[in-house]
Amino acid sequence: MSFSSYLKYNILGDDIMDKKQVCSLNLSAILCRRPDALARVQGSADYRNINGTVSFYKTVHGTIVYARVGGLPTERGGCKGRVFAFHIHEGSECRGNYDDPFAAALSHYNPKGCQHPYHAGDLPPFFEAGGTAVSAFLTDRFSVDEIIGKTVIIHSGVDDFTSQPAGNSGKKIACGKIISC
Ligand SMILES: [Cu+2]
Ligand SMILES: [Zn+2]
Repeated sequence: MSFSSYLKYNILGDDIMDKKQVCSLNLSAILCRRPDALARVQGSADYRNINGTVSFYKTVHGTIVYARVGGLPTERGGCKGRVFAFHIHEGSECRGNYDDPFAAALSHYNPKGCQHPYHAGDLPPFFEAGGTAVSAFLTDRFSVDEIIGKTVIIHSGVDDFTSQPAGNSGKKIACGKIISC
């Protein structure tokens, strides 16, 4: 990557960006705005403590996604911090059945017929810290308007970014419907 493209895409390094880029991708300024869309995430019956918000912001470079989720299962000690797959699913309801509490969320949002992990709905996983995960990233795989009415899903397992069709991510443990703000 060239130094100029590093400057362009380093959304956190405000002080090394030129003035124009600071205006378009200053993360703290973006997060002070009202989001353009929002999902309130709630855990399934077996994961009632999971609760959080995923916010979506339109920028000239793509969509900034900012997620804060608490009440995640946590493990303490040496090599045990948990990782949870995180996706946008194409379904519009957080309903399901005993075996799959959010079955109505359906599969990964994939309007272009790509393979996992190149689905438009494939996102960086959550790394929990004491049961809380905070994540902010830029993506140009979808616009905010495209994903309104779809769902965000957190899974019990790690996304391996290889297995088809969904990265062997485990059960759906939390869900939220994306609504426009
Ligand atoms: Cu998923
Ligand atoms: Zn996928």
